[in-house]
Amino acid sequence: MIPGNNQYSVTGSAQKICTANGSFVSTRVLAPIWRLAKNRLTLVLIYAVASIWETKADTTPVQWVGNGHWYEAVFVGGSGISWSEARTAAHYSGGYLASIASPDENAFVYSLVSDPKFWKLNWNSEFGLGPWLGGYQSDKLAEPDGHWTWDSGEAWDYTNWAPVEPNNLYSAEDHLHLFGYYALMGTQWNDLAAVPQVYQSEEAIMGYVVEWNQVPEPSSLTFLGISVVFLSAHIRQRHKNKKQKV
Ligand SMILES: [Ca+2]
Ligand SMILES: [Ca+2]
Repeated sequence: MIPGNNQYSVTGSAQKICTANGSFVSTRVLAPIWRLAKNRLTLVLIYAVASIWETKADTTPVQWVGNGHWYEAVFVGGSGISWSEARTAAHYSGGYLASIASPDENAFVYSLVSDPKFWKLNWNSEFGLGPWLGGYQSDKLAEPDGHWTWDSGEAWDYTNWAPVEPNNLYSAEDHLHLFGYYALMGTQWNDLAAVPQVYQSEEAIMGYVVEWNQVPEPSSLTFLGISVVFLSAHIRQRHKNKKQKV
């Protein structure tokens, strides 16, 4: 063992840690910490703190000169996030899921998420599933392209649907996201189920775009980070429970 690398060593039945000065610390000292860490809530909190820092490092709202509003692309990763969970997080931060009113605004929003980490191929690897936007259908009385509205309440004047979209596939697609048409990434739109895994278990949305009318308060961004972390933990637990039931 090389002292200073805090490596684990097993001597007989006792596990010890080699410290920077070459001495050994008995795991007896660490036992209470380990018992504490075994508590599930503690683990979630440790994960939350670590992830908040990671999220905050990624948290840089950008102003678009076209309307003076502020935007941020939020990456969730893992097994993804539902549209409703994304909207809840956006509202907690004082904003809303992004509304797009022009080709220029669409191009700007796409520029925030033109990174493969925000995208995931669909079940047969033909199309790219990008982040959630604020569009949704208020009811199912005018499928597939009627009664769409924005989370912000703005008028639904501009659209940028991909070919043959919206198609209301499985009669379940009422929520908007960026879409790669025969590509991983793209600037066009698709309608999708709020929880994509409901009909295609391989599919997931990796993030979303938040919009604020004014520059967001730093506390809002922290809260956004916390919301994302706990929503992610909730989603992971939900998937874990689902697997256990199968
Ligand atoms: Ca629909
Ligand atoms: Ca669709």
